[in-house]
Amino acid sequence: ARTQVAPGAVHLPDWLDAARQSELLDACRDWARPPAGLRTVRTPGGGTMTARQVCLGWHWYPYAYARTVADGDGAPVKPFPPWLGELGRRAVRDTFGGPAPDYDIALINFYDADARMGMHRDSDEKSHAPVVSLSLGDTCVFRFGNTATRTRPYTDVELRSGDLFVFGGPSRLAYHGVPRIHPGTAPPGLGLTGRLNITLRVSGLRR
Ligand code: MD3
Ligand code: FE
Repeated sequence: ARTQVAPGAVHLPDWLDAARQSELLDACRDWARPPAGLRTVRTPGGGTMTARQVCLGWHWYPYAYARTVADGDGAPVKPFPPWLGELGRRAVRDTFGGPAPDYDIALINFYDADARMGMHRDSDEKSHAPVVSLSLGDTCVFRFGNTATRTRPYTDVELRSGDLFVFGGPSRLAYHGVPRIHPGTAPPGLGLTGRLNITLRVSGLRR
């Protein structure tokens, strides 16, 4: 059932069937390999993100996009495959309708049982196109906040394997985070320990 959590923030549970989840997981395992593979992100303030990340299309590092892994092995970022862009466009059609954006970035986050993501806004993209989020593996608590502060009011939503969430319009610049993972809740058939989240974005940048 489609739930609008806030204006422009739409949750569509169980959007990916088991076969699609497996395909996407296989692709993520491939993308995680070096060069330009999975890495730990360090913030300028000396912090370390607990979710590890790999990027396609454009490489994100705090707080900009580059064409190479500027803060890692220096390799060119992996290409953003056209089929993933089509999946993103279908996600937008199935949630909002409206213009289907030309996605050119995927950020893939891997969470083990103890990983978290603090409240933040995604404002490094030079486009306000909706962000598409796909979840695989363990269930998490996703915290959707407001545009003004990183604190209350917020809404906690459980995101499960196969769920789609789209963030557009006034929700595009809302604070959000992942305060916890529920270990061992992944579908048994998937073969994933932990959680994986794929976000599709429009960079607004020219290559
Ligand atoms: C709302 N990822 O990659 S997905 C991120 O589950 C990120 O890995 C979380 O926050 C995760 O930046 C949350 C939901 C999400 C993603 C991007 C958004 C919500 C968003 C961008 C704008 C507003
Ligand atoms: Fe985010």
